[in-house]
Amino acid sequence: NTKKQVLAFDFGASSGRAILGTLEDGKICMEEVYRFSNDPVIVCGAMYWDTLRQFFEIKQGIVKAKQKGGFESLGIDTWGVDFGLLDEHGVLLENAVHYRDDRTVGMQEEAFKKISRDELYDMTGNQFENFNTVFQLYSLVQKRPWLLERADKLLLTPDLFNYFLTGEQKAEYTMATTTQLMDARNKVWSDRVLQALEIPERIFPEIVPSGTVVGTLSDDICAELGIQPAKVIAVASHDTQSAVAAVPTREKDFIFISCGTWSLFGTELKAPIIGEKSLECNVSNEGGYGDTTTLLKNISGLWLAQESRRQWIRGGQEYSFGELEKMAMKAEPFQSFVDPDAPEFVPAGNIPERIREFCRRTGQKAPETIGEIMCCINQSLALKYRYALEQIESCTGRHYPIIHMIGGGIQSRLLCQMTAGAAGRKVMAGPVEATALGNIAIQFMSLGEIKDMTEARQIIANSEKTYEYIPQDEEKWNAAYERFKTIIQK
Ligand code: ADP
Ligand code: LRH
Repeated sequence: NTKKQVLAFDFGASSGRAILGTLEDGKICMEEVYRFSNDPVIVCGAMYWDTLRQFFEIKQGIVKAKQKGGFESLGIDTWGVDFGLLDEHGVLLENAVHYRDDRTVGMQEEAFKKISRDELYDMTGNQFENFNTVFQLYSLVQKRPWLLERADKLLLTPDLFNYFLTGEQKAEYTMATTTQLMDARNKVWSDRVLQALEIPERIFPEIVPSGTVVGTLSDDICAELGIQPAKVIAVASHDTQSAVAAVPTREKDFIFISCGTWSLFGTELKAPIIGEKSLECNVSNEGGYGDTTTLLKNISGLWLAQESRRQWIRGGQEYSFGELEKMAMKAEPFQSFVDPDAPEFVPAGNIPERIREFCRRTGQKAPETIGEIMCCINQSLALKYRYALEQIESCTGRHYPIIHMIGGGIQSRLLCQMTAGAAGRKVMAGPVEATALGNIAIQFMSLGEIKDMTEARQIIANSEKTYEYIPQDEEKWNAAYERFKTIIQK
């Protein structure tokens, strides 16, 4: 009775990890075999991903996994929207550009001259964000058309790595739905959007469902790394969707927050909700595993804490997140709030100073100390979650008594407790490595070891502890929420 091992690569915007998963006695056991930082590189004013370095880290992870007994299959998930362009020989034309690069500033307004905002939303059902693939591509149409003329294929990040590993060029479904280029109802690339924006249709590969075996590791890779051929599975390769697959619940209607660099607040649906209300709330319909739709609000998340931490070097070292949390707990609460999604917080840089400026501009006391800034970030996130909860509830017409929080950010107990308080709902927090668990469970479904999503979620619930947070200080939070709403409108 040999145990099957699978290997999950989970790339977040701040770090990546390679995790081996096994299925035993109705539980998934995970072993992290490799963790690496994922650092963007700014060159001549443009912000890139270090694509080749990322692929190098995948190879490192494969070698570490080999030393721990090898694996039957591997699956890769990453953040959404970004892509690489290949020429007709399959060669990468340039490093993938980071979604925080400013090439997309103003592109929404330019694109709306060709296709109205309402029509674009009606076709795609996606939340408008400057960084969506559609606006990244439209910046190329306008500023660097020769690159698109030269391109033969566009591959979103996980699809690009799958291609480097197998030679197969495919577009995995959940990832494709982050582009704002898909017809949300018919689940195909939207001719209407592509034609209106003069984006060449030929560069888009065939869309395959999540869980598809894309191919096997190429002979070259096996020879270079000294490993046996293994299957490469296009999991729910959008990290958010692998995380949703790991929400440990039996409920059909549940609400979750996936907390990492971004906070993704949403619920799983059978079909998209696209209409006046969802457009007004600017919520996204994104594809999930097994033909589901996730109604999502994309909120800037712990990016604010990550990027602030880079400013607070002490004796050549960064503070740990645990230390920062302790400082936040000592600060006086309910002082000042920011809108985490304000445009000035998108680019990399001095976030603490931008937070102070935001507070001054909105007539609030500017937080000075590290603890005060961290308290402001956590409270502002918790209040933005309540705002998103109300928006999602108004779109679905349902009430969700429990919020499931998953992802690396739930290691901050302060954030979980504040979320329960701000939203006035019970929070169930766990698992931390939801994305990797979802990735692993989907591989086991593809290999026929797990029957379906219901069984997968049950197995995940058996495998991981969850922690409960009960709302506290409700009156104070209600008063803070009233202030917060006026502040984010300023
Ligand atoms: P990504 O979206 O990059 O995959 P993760 O899910 O790994 O992000 O979450 C990273 C975030 O989790 C960090 O930015 C930090 O805010 C939070 N975090 C990580 N470890 C801790 C910790 N020990 N205590 C509090 N917060 C933590
Ligand atoms: C979170 C995420 C999110 C957005 C963003 C760019 O990691 O995938 O859903 O797409 O990255």
